[in-house]
Amino acid sequence: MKRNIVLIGMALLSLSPGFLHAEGETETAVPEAKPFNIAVFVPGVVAGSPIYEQLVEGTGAAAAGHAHATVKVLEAGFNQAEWEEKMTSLAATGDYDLIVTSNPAMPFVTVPVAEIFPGQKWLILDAYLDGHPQIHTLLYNQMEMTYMDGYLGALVSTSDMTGANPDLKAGMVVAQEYPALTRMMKPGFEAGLKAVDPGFSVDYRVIGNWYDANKAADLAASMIDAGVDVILTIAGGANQGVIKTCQERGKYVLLVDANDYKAAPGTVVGCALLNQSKAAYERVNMAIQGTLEFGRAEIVHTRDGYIDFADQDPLYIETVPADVRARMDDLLKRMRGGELHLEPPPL
Ligand code: RBF
Repeated sequence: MKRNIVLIGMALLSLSPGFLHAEGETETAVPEAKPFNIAVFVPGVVAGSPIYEQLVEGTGAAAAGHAHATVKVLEAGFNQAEWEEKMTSLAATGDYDLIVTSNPAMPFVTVPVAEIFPGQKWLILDAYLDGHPQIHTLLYNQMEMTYMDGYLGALVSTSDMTGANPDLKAGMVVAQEYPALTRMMKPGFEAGLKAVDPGFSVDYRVIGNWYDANKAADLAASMIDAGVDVILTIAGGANQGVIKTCQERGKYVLLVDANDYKAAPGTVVGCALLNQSKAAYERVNMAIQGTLEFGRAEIVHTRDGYIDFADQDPLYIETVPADVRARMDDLLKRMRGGELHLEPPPL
């Protein structure tokens, strides 16, 4: 009953633009589509995690293009043990034509909920699950994303930049371990480093959560003490700790997911990108139009325009010497054109 009232209310709202028309024009009533309600389930918090900021932005932009589409954002917080219960409550409302979410753990959270609500549909980005009739997934080739950072990191570490030392040691700080990280991102980073010099080794540390910036700062300090001069950090809000330590110690940071050189100009030397806004915008648009195929798992690569590197930012150009950028340009040209492609292993 309550749902019907909400739906009627939205149908009236979505009809209203039909009453606005230029003088002298005759308007024939166009039947409006029924409301299409979308929930964005954020497994964590939006602030501090560009991958979730892009999820919300892309979904919102898609809905904004359709008068009958609505979006509600729900932050499920950092306690992963609560996610399934929260997803169940969301699906139980029956209010949403589509639930959009993102991260590699979400298929495991969603499948048991899908069994209880066979009419509910999901779009899960940054994840892989093939063949479930209620779920469409899209996985990014994150091996290529971290390869770009590894390649640049090795060039920076072996450059004459002031913070670089002769040790062939790079650092990687992560929040937690999961197959996309251990099978794509870690090997991708190592391969990028070793493509520049096979002698590189990685000092690899795990924080244990996505928010503890203090612990991340301590880990970065101990890595720098051990000879590391450039650190890739994949830890959401906890990245701030790595950035702060590297800033204080005159060392360098590599980021993924978004262009964030401005977080610490001169310290952040590379930002590999994952175009989640575009993926969310396009796939949600298709869902609204009824053309998104459920039961399908897509994998997208650099050559498709979903993975890239922010090489046009003035802060990158100011911070990184021209000879390093020239070698990076060459790599990016080969990756964007598909000439150099890394095939990720099954997860
Ligand atoms: N990435 C973030 O930036 N912030 C998060 O809060 C976050 N939470 C995650 C929770 C789980 C259980 C998993 C498996 C991944 C999470 N990620 C998070 C990582 C994200 O999915 C992606 O792997 C990285 O952002 C690299 O692209």
